[in-house]
Amino acid sequence: MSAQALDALVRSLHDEFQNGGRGGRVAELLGEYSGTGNDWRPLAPFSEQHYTRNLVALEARFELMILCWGPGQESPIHNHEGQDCWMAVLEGEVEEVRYPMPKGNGPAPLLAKGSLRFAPGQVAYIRDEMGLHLVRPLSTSASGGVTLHLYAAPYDECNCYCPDTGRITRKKLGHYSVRGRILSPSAAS
Ligand code: CSS
Ligand code: FE2
Repeated sequence: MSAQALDALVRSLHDEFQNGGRGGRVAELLGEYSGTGNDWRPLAPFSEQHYTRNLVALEARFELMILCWGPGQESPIHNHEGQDCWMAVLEGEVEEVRYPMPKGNGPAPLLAKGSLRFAPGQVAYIRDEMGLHLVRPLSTSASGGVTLHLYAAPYDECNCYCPDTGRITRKKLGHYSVRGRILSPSAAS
């Protein structure tokens, strides 16, 4: 599906990560697009069952995705596999709840250390050294939320943490759609 402004963003991101670039301009680029771009809509299908991960572009150095969060849907508490994660809000208001990385001294509940709110055009950033998080639309956001995620480098599995014990399970991260085309249910997540 064509999406001119979104594809221009992908080209700028490609240039940004060329020649060993570490993504110094990513927050600015995502912020610019998320404040003005509208051509993401056909690439952003929701599911009633779970939040959806919708692929826009996958390159060796980065993955760009649109995540759609229905009301009441949320991610597990998770890590980012040692990679950089930027998240810009496209629609709705989104909450990021932060947790410290568990120390591994046996089972213990994870206690949130704070929560941040992001509106359309705002950009969040996390990497493992900053801790864990979960993401969800604000409960007052009646139609949920849509976010634009840039992972550098891409990863297809992550740790999820039980809030009561800190126990880790590995989760495969799939795509619900690719460029607006919904994949078969077995491949989707
Ligand atoms: N990391 C989660 C979304 S919150 S950054 C995911 O990729 O599904
Ligand atoms: Fe995340």
